[in-house]
Amino acid sequence: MDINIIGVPIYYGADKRGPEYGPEKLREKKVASVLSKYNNKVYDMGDIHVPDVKDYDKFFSHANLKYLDAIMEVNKNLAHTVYSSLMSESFPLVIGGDHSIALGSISGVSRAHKNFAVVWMDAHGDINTQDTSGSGNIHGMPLAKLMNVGHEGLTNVYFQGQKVKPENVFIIGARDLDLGEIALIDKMKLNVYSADEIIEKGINEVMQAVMNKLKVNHVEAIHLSFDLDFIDAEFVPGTGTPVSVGINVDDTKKALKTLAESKLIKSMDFVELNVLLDKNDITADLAIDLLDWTFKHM
Ligand code: B3U
Ligand code: MN
Ligand code: MN
Repeated sequence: MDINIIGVPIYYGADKRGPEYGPEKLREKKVASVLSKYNNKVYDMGDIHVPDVKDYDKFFSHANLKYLDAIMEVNKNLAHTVYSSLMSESFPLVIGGDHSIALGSISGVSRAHKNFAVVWMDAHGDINTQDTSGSGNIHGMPLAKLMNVGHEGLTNVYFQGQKVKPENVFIIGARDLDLGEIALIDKMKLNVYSADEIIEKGINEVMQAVMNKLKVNHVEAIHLSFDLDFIDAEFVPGTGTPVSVGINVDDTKKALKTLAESKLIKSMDFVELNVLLDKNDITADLAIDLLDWTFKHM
């Protein structure tokens, strides 16, 4: 297949320096040649432009949405790049950057597919709004916006309205949810498979449940949004908000293999590699290993 690598060097959604070096780091680790092993043609499309915003200007247009204008701008451009990739039958692999970039990638996917699922592998729900978020960090909010909940600047990225149907949202690995997020998950009846459930039932049983539901919902495509903090904190020093009692590397690979072998993954985000926090490239090397593994099974 044709793979378009799209870098998004942004940290504004996390309000913590480090993720903006993710695309550069993975290029240094030869991500393009790793993925070209499996009969893929890999095109590095470069980086989406991220405007310079000073720290003291982050609350400029909203008191609880940091860097709102820049994040909207970046995601609009990302959305169109992702959509254009899909229209040319290429697989957009979006490399972050923090998780706010899912706003753009999934908006682009939404214009291309009628009935697609979002598989959100993450320790967090990322389903806050400006009213429920304690941090004001937009990387903790994209899923809410994509379902058309929250500030209209963000719900209307690329085009107006809902980008993904709640019944097609699958959050896997959650173990750090805020109260407002839990309320929204209940209200929207989202499919959430917590880290506790994975540890209790085993990853294979949980992934089977996900696959069954995808089938029942007749989804034509999966957008995989992979946040490195899905993995237990012990194994990912290079991510901004690590959470313990998470998923080990073996189980992560089993989950990725199941999804890849379904042949339904048509686009992907790979986010929250914090290069400044990483130790001896442990997390960067793991990132390359996981990407290699996933595309090997696609
Ligand atoms: N739920 C918290 C913490 C958080 C979310 N995503 C990350 N951290 N990476 C928030 O700020 O919304
Ligand atoms: Mn996330
Ligand atoms: Mn997370």
